[in-house]
Amino acid sequence: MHHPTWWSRAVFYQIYPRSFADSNGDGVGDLDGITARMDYLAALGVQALWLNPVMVSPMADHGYDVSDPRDIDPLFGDLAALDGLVAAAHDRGIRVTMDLVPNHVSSAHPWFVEALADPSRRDRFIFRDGTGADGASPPNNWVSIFGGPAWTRVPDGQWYLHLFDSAQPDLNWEHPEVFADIEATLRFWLDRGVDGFRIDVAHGMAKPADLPDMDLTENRLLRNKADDPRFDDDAVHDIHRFIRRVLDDYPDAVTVGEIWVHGNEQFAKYLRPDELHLGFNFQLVQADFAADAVRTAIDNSLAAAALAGAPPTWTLSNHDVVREVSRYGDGAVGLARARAMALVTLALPGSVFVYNGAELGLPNVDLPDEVLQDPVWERSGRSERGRDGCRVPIPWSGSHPPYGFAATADTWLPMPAGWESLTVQAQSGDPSSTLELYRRAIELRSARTEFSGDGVEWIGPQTFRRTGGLMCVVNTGDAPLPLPAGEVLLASGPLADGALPPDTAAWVV
Ligand code: TEU
Repeated sequence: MHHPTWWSRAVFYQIYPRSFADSNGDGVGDLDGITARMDYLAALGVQALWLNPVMVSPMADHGYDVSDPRDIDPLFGDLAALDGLVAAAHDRGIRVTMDLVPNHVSSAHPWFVEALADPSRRDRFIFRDGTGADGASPPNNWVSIFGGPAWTRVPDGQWYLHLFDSAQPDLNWEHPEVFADIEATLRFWLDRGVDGFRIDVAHGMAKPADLPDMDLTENRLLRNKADDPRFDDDAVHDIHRFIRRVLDDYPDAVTVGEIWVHGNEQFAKYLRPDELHLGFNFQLVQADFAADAVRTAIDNSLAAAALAGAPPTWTLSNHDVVREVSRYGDGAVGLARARAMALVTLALPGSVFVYNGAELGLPNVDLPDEVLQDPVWERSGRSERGRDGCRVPIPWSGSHPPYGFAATADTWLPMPAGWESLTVQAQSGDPSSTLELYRRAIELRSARTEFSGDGVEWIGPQTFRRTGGLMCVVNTGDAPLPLPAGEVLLASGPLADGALPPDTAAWVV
């Protein structure tokens, strides 16, 4: 099957704007900072960017609590700065996608402020009377993904639903104004030249009418189980069809859904021809560095995409999960495995999403309690540290914090000592660095015909072959692995007498 569109085989680079580059010395990254680094992104060779939310927000969840979806938060700049970023990217052939947050808004959004003041204006949210004596208990037993109850009571006694923080009230996706407003937001950014959207919690939005209790056994923060009434309600597909009808007016634009559902059939539904273009598949994020786990994740992701007739997508990390270097064991082993898995993902058909800092081999950072900002920390009663450890700013240059990220060492999250060898400056031009590995891999992926074709065939327990001819071998074992005959295009680490050492991957043609 052929997907002739740009997004069907792009490398997307995910920018967490708070942490990428600070242009104005306040210790928080911003849009002008990104624009100033556009040559870095062009040299990396990526075809598209995904910016985490930069719309107006009180930042209770760092931008995922939007109070004005059609303007830029002053922390990040203004609309002119966004226009400048888009122009600088387009000049270099790089597309720009933004984050769209349709499941909820900020409690500071004018609709919610109005709803609190006037009970007759609550129908754009999910307000209910409580249960029990005086309605003092929540309407059902749902818990927030960030911990604690999913309901908060307002002074007049009613409760409102928030699947995330209490500052993120869920919208009522049965209300026509909610649809009209999302359409206005989509057109606002697309008309400015934005090339598409990553859609937050694309499996959320629709809720079952009777809001039945959920099964609380083995409930975990930041996770949803199968048959969880909070997510993946069938009516969500009508919402995606609505969004798609708007996108179809912009034929080159793309939507990528954040879809956390269970089973390939459920996943594929979101990618039907009149719904999302792409869906994040998180199977590799969840797979251990083990041959069976990696192969199962790849085969499953391919099967899900095939079921939908959509291109597969691959990612090792994002702003919500522990960085791959740390997931795979930290230190030299963790880094070697992350480098190997980078070659695995970049060898696969479809689109690849690289989270900023992955190309530098950054590990997660252990942060002290007093600097933690993720709402998960407080909402979990300080039992879950949250996601700040993967959001520490990017080191650009120099030998100590803030490593060229900002003009102040007082960065929004502290940067650790010991990152001098991980900076862009230190890695540039060093052929053994992770940055040069990524640059070379993305360059080969874009240029060589062996990376064509949608098919993947396993020719050994740790070796697959792309239709176009590329072979990718990843050694997850503890003994060197012989390589198939051919030319080694690239390896994630030095070979040992022509064999592939443990924790290493190679591309062979
Ligand atoms: O994440 C949604 C989220 O928290 C999922 O990772 C969650 O584990 C899943 O939905 C469980 O079903 C997005 C953003 O990526 C995250 O940063 C935001 O905090 C969140 O939405 C709320 O907007």
